[in-house]
Amino acid sequence: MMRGLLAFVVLIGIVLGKETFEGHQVLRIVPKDDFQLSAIKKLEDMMEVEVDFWREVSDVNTPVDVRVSVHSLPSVKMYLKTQNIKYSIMIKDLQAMLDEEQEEMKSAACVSELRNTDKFVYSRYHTLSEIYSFQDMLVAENPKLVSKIVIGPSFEGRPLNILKFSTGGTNRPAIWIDTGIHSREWVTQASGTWFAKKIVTDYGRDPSLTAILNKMDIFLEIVTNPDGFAYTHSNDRLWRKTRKPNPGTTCVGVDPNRNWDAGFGGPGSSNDPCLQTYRGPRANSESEVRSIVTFVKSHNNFKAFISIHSYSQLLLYPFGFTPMPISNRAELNTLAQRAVTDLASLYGTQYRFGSVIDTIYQASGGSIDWAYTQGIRYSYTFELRDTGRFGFLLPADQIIPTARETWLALMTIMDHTLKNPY
Ligand code: 0X9
Ligand code: ZN
Repeated sequence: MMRGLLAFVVLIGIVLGKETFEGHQVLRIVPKDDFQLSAIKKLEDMMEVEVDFWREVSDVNTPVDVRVSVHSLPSVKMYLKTQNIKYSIMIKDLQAMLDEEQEEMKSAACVSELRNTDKFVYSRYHTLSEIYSFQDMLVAENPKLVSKIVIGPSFEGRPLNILKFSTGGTNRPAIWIDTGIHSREWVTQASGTWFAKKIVTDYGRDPSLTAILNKMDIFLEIVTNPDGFAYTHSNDRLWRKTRKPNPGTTCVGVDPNRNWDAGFGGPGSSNDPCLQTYRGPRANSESEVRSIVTFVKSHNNFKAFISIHSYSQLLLYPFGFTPMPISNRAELNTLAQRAVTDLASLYGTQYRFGSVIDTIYQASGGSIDWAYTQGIRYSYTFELRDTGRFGFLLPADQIIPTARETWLALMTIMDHTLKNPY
């Protein structure tokens, strides 16, 4: 009976073209020396095994999280054992977790009648069209404060929308915030939606935010990779990249956080279109990246650039492509320390902080490195909750707590940006 049901579910999945993760596991591997480190790195290049690094290889004693497909599990576990590498099973049955997420979403669909942004269910994950409607409602409800700018089409022709929060002036100093550049990092788009509502709610009530908005504009791109995001709903919940085909291969998409013109093509980015960190044929080859580059350059008055990812609970500053320290490293480090302390004050969530290269790994072509080289001195990347228990499949009941605590850190950075003009 159970097997019959299972077969049926798999069949439905195939008919609808939706990837299933039946029997896939997420393993946490902890390399104890350089030898093990390189043995784990090799996994990604092994032709026969299907692995997806949720947390890339970093350093000795730093965990690596890898999703392993059901048919690759025996060989991967065997490989780790023969190399004497310790691992634990973080997620035993990925599909079971995905099914739970789907159930949660269904229960939200009936309530989210999407009439206005007060009724919007912030504690649930939403589809792309729901987020697009949310944005339009927010603009309609707050025409003096919020406007929508379409900075380009995505590869598949969807609008790349940004919300502009402004109380007047022309070309005021500005703060950039993006969420969802990696489409599977769902808590980020959900938090971005919550931030948008928070801004309109707090303006005129919270003195710090009011002071910021009286002098500066905030630009927020909630769905920075809409093609990927639509695909996470329709076909593959764990899609990270863009959806542009790569000529000469069946592998689709470019990592939009390796496609920026900052050390493009360097270490920590791949030239293999089949890998999750594929940098693309050239810098700015992706419309989703190029549109931001064009917009930020022509605006020419951004003072802070904050790019929000998940997961790992980190607050990072440049650089990722080079070990060279940035000129205001001490300032960004102290500010990061304050921001993560404020974040932790709400629920005790612990963040680590530092430069990308020192804290996680060398990564070239990243957005905040590019922003910094454009002269935007307050450039940061967040990696939101959690530290791996659920990873990208963070339960929806953690959306609001995650957004609330992150907001405290964002306010700390924005307030510092306001008070330290340059
Ligand atoms: O590797 C990334 O792009 C980010 N981690 S994630 O797991 N969300 O993919 C880290 C971004 C670090 N920032 C730069 N490389 N500039
Ligand atoms: Zn990411």
